[in-house]
Amino acid sequence: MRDRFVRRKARSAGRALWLPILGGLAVALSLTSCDYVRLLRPSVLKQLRPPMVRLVDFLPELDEQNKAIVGRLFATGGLAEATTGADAVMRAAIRIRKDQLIYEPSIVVMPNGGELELTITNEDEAVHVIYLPSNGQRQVLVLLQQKAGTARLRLDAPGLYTLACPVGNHAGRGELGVIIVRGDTPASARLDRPPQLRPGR
Ligand SMILES: [Cu+2]
Repeated sequence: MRDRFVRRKARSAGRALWLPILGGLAVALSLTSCDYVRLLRPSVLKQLRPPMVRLVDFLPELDEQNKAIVGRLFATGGLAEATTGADAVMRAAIRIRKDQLIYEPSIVVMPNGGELELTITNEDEAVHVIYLPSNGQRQVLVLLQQKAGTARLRLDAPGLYTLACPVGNHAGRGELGVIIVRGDTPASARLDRPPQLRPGR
């Protein structure tokens, strides 16, 4: 009787030992089939310097304060790529969900420089005013409650541009966005100076 009990305990202990191993294998297999496994590359891991680790640790802490601040931007806003229409105009849409104070997506990627038609829908109970970049100038979209608006932006140079709402402390609480324009800078617009003549040569 006691032997049977001991054998049963040994079997369940064996199972207890194998379960985490099998679980680990399942997680490893699922990771290899998704993009996250790329985060384990040495080039990414070597970026885990103390300041970067502090940043990654700090952002969720910010989020704990009131669930509606800038710490949420990277984690929950998301990213969308603009689609290019037959007219060569790129298009993307952003939502401002009720009581969220965050753009969804927070990051819009343009595949190249050009014209972006950006539609922003305000599903919130507050008025939002969006400052948008357009080739060194600013466009402003005033969005009343439950209303949408569309802006045509011209962003010819590759780079990173920001949009934000100046109402109250909305931007500080997470209502910030980024437009990334991909592509190479044309030679005519590069800041590299050609070789300069020097005196005495
Ligand atoms: Cu706002």
